[in-house]
Amino acid sequence: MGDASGIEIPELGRARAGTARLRGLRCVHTHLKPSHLSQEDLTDMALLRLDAMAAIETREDGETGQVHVAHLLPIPSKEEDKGEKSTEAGTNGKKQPPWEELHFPNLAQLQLDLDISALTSSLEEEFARIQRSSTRFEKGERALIVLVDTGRQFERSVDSELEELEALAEGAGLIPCGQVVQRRKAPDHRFVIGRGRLADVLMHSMQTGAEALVFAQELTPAQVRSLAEFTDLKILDRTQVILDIFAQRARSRVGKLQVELAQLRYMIPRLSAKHTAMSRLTGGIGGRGPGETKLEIHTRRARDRVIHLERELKTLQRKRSQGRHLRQKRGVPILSLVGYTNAGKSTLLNALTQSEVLAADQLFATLDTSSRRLRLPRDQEVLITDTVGFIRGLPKELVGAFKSTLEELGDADMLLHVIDSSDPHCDEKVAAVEQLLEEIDLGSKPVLRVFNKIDLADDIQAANLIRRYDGVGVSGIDSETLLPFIEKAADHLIQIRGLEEKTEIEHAAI
Ligand SMILES: Nc1nc2c(ncn2[C@@H]2O[C@H](COP(=O)(O)OP(=O)(O)OP(=O)(O)O)[C@@H](O)[C@H]2O)c(=O)[nH]1
Ligand SMILES: [Mg+2]
Repeated sequence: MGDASGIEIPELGRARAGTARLRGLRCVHTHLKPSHLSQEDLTDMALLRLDAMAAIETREDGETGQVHVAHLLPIPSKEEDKGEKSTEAGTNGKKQPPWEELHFPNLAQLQLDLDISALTSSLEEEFARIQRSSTRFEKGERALIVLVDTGRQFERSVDSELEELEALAEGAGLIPCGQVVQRRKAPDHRFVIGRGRLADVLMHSMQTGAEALVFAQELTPAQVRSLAEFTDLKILDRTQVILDIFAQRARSRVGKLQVELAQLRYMIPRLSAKHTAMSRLTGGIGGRGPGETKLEIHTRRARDRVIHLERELKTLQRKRSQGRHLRQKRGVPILSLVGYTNAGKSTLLNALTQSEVLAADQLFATLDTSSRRLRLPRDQEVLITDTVGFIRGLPKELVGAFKSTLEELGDADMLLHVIDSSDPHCDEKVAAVEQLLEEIDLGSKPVLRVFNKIDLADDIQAANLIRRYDGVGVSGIDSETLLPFIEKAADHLIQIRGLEEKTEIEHAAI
């Protein structure tokens, strides 16, 4: 029921809410003045997945005028559709809207020309076919990457943010099938990208067969709820995706405990918001835990588990630090590889020490610390350690949970900051790593910046980078490039040690 200003559409529940089907309902209403279907009519149709939306114009003389009918349109998700950005300009411009509008001079003509039942069933068939074909060859769920660009909350470019989020989604086992960027002054408090834009995203998801939305910004529990209710899609944010990758990669006992701790710390504030959306949240991709612990447990049990995990981690950490003290007593200098994820830290460790720790073209291949011995020129023996990679805005839950792993970096005599010199966003990543080092109180550690992957980088650009940051260039896959790096590292170390000895002597003198 409605009036001249609008219609109240009743709560439709989840009847026939599969993405391949239409709702089985048509909305027919009158327009008191001659006008086509409004943007709001079309948005409602899309959000509610109505079979059709129709507006009948009424005339001054009380007769019916033109009739406007719209229905959703399945558009096959072409290969080119992948990674396609539907930015604001894109949708206002040439892009075809995912619905069709039909106009009839009067009701009689409509009755002659339109068999709405036949149309609906053929549309449903088409929706279903697209969904089948778009998932046939792929494992995992398809996901749209969604980002609100406020022009300031990212210190880095939107492009690199999207690129990274897509890689993260892939790392978590999702199949990214499109990107949506929305420019706004601030994220909408309920729908993040705003209600109108969400309708657009929903249609995009129907066309591409996406089952999940991955948001670049961290979502509040209330936002997850509204988004899930509105779209019937799985709603994820960047933190969840990162947590999920960590959960999949954790191998060691410490690693698994740390990941579980981070997951619980992320979940607890969200558990208290008890709602149907929670089942979607916890059952979703972020809910895969390394242990048997299901995350669908009550807050109190979750809190107990957190205390237990913290205690256990502390015990394990104590054992590890005893081992470290022994090493330090023997005076073997420690060089720790740090850097953005996928920069090539593990590859370098392998190349330097002929080892075989896992190195792979994926984000967060390494979660556990490994150490190897290396003999430097002038017969100096050092220990090289490789550890978990960094990322911009590493979720605070993970920083907290990985505290002991990160604290081990404090034992290092020198950090080797490995940087992917072939990465166009390399400066942003250097800054992100250095900021994180500051945050974990390692900002004053001696650092040697190691520009890796010079085989992939442009020669002049790499040379500039190396000069600008006073670093050294290497390629982890070309052992010939290692010697200058080792020489420089040895020199640095001697300098540092020399300084240390000097201050020790000074202290003794005092
Ligand atoms: N071409 C080229 N590829 C490299 C080089 N160094 C590393 N890679 C590749 O880059 C990818 C990432 O290397 P990793 O050593 O796993 O990187 P990482 O820094 O340890 O990354 P995480 O452990 O995931 O944080 C792998 O596919 C390596 O083969 C290099 O110098 N040149
Ligand atoms: Mg690694």
